[in-house]
Amino acid sequence: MKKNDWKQLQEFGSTNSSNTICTHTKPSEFIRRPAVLRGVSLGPCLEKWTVEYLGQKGGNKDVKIHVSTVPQMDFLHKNFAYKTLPFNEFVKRASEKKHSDFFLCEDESYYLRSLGEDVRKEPADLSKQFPDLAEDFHTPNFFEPDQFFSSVFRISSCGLQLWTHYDVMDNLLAQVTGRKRVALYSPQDALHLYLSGDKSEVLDIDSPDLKRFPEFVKAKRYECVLEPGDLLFIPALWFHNTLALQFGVGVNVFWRHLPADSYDKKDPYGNKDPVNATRALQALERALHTLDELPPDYRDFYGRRMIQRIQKRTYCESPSNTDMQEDSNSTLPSSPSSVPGS
Ligand SMILES: O=C(O)CCC(=O)C(=O)O
Repeated sequence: MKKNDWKQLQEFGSTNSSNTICTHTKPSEFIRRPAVLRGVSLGPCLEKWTVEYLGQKGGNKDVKIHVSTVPQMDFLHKNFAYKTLPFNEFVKRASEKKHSDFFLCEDESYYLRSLGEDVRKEPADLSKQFPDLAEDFHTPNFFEPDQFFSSVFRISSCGLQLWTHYDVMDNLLAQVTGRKRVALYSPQDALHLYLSGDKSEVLDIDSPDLKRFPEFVKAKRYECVLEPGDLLFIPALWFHNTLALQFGVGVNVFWRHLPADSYDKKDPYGNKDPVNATRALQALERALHTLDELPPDYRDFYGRRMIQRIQKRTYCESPSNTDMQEDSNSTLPSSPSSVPGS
C-alpha cells in the first residue's frame, strides 16, 4: 500500500469533483484531517463475512445491542433500548428489514458497538471477543503495537444513523461489508454543533432545525461514502456521524497518539477527555464560581477579559495553520505489514 493513495476529504458541496481534494505524495502532508484509503486488502473478511458465516464463526455469544423503532438513534434522549441477543441471532436480525422475532416492532433497527469482556474496565478487542473472526480481518500497521487501544465491531441495520460525536483517540474505520455514509466536522467547528458532552444535539444533520440550532449552518461538513475495503482515518476530536446505506459490518481501531498517561485510565470507550483537559475544565468551573461573588457588571468585564486571554493562549492562529503543520506526531505512520485481528 502506498501512502499517496490516501485522499483527504473535501468540504461537502465543494465544486471539486469527487470527495477528494488531492492525492498526497509526502507523509508529512498527512495532516490531522480525515482521509480515506480505498480498496485496501483487509484480508479474507472481505469475501467471507456473509451473514451465515458471521453467525457460524461468531457463535451464540451474548452481545449487548441498541434497538430502536426509528433508524436515527439519539443518545441524548435515549430513543433506543439496550437489549441482549446471541451474536448469530443479532446478525440475522440486523440484516433483515422485517423481523418475525422482535423487541419493539417488526421493522426495528439494530446496532452493535462491541464491548470488552468487563464492559466497565476493558476496551473492546476483536481478537479477544471474536478470535475466529478477528483472524479474517487484517489492517496495515499505522501505529506501534503499544499504542493500540481497541478494535470494535460496528454492525448496523440498513438506514441506521448514529449521532454526531467525537472520540479522543485516533481511529481507523474499516468498512468490511455494505456501504456507509460518514459526515465529519472539524473540532474547530465545535461551537456550531451544540454540544452536550461529546455529542451534538443536532440529530438531523441533513435537515436541521435551524430555529433551535441557527449556528449549525456555520459548521463545515466533510463527507465520504465508504465501500467494502475502504479505510477512513478519523483523527481524534473530529466529529463524525454515520449512516448505513445498507446492512453492513465495519471494524474500527483506536490508538493512542498522545503519551499513554494523557488519557483517562478508566475509559473503556476512548471518549473521555484527556486528563489535562478535564482538569482545565474543572479549574474553569472553580474560576467562574469565584466570579459569581462579584456584581454582574464586574462579572461581565472580567468574563470578557478571561475569554480573550483563553483565546490568545489556546487558539491555533488559523485553521489552515494547524492543517499545514509538519509534525511527525500528526502523520499516519505507514507500514506495509499487516496484523490479523489487531
Ligand atoms: O461506524 C459506525 O457506525 C460508527 C463509527 C464510530 O463512531 C467510530 O468509528 O468512532
